[in-house]
Amino acid sequence: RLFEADTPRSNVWLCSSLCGANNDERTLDPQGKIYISWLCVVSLSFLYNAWVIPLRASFPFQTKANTNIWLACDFCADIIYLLDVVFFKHRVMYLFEGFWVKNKNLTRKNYMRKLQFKLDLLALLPLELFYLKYGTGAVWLRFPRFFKIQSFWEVFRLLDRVISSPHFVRVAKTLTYMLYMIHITAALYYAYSDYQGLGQNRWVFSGKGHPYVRCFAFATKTATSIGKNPKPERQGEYVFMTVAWLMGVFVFALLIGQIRDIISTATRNKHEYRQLEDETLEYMRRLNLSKEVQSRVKMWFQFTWEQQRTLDESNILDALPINLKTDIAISVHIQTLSKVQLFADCEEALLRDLVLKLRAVTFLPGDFVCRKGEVGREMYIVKLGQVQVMGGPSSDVVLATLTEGSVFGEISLLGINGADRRTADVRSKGYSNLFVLSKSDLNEVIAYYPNAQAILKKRARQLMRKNAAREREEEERERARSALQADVVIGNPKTPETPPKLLQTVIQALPYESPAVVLITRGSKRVRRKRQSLQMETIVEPTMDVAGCAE
Ligand code: PCG
Repeated sequence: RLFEADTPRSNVWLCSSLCGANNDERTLDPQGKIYISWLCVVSLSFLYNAWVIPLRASFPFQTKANTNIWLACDFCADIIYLLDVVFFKHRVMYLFEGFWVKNKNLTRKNYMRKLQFKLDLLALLPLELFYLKYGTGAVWLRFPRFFKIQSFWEVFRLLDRVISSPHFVRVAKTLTYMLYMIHITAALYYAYSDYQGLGQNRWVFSGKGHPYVRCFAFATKTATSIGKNPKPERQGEYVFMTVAWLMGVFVFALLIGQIRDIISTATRNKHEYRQLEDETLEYMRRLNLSKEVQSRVKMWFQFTWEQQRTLDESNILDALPINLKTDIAISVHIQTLSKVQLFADCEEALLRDLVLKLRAVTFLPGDFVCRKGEVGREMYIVKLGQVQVMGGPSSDVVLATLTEGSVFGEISLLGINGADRRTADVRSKGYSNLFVLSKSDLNEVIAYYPNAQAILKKRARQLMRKNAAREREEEERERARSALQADVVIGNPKTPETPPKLLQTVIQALPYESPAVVLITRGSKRVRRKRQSLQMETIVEPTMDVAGCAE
């Protein structure tokens, strides 16, 4: 309704902005490199303030000689705060009802509505003007600069999202908190010691050595409850130590616990996989299974981890909506899937429908993926490695070697051979990783893609015809072989060049009507051709006893 004639102008403007029609090129993407880099700069100036204000307020590090240097650094940090408000924060795009708002006026209004804007203004409060009254030593007048802590939190939140190893970001954040707490304790310790008088008793800072280093060491020992600190003597010292210990016990325990959680999250996947592997191996040891089987299982676990880094990839993406899952699965496996001819020849939708149904399985060298005569329940796509289709009477002839992107196992699945039995053995040559597609999943999807069904069936029939022809040929060769065994051998292995004429003569001279002849020859083409024709003629019914005749 916003686009109807009586729509107020402001609404049309708002809507067109939301739809991106009125984009301003100078707005910033809140997850873009420019904005995050700038936030890092702002966070560094926040850290400068957070570290240096307590340092200068308690330790005697700001002297007359270096005051100007400190003031110059403060000025730089303040300029960064100011630039942040004037040039950056109000240009950050935001989401409104599912659209990115890129209009500068709207992003400014959005920023000004937020609490962050008020805190950013507070952080810029120029209380340093009171230096005129209290002198430049009153560094605590800069305390409003702490209100910029929002930017510090924001940069960690964004880095956590965009960086490839967020664990480092989380550990860095927790470590910063820990170090900062020690820093504050050290500053308070020095301030208290200074107030009481340095070296006044055994508990306060003695004034010997570098004050920051000594106080930081004291604070570290107290906050982490390592102990070995001098005993407090005055009441104030007891209060200080009690607060420091409590902080050590609760806050430090919390922060250290956080680091442990971060690290265990980072390694949880590997840990769970290891645990399962150990349990499986332990189970096999209890059952006294042979060493060979155990080592094969171990190898399988190792290879599967190297390939997938998990046992079941599909579990990881369970929480995502199906379209995102499909996109991820396609981009993860695109290298293999782009090589599958079936997907290249069919609609893209087929790939999208099938990709989530594929399950990755690992096979070890020599493993049988399927065996001839078994009921076919799955079809396969080679993802990595090579598999061999084995044929021949004793399944020892390699009919084909299939590589990445090859599809097999479809013949029995489609019932092309009239039954649902495997037509050949298929064996993994080395390590191989295959996608498995179950019969029900294939049938469910393929019912909507007659084109793909036709291609699969055509290919399956071609393979069947090829196999049938090969089998016929093999049968004939087998028959010939058995026939030749029972007949006559002509020729001398040492001088195989028997002239054809002589052969003809020998064969005619044989006292059999249809003798089968094996000619030992390595001779010229002509002789070989002759030999073939002779065999063709003669290998018909090799029934006679030829004993003695060969001589
Ligand atoms: P299926 O289900 O019979 O199981 C074994 C699979 O090996 C078979 O399906 C075919 O996909 C495949 N196969 C059988 N014979 C051949 C062949 O001669 N060449 C190739 N490339 N594959 C074959």
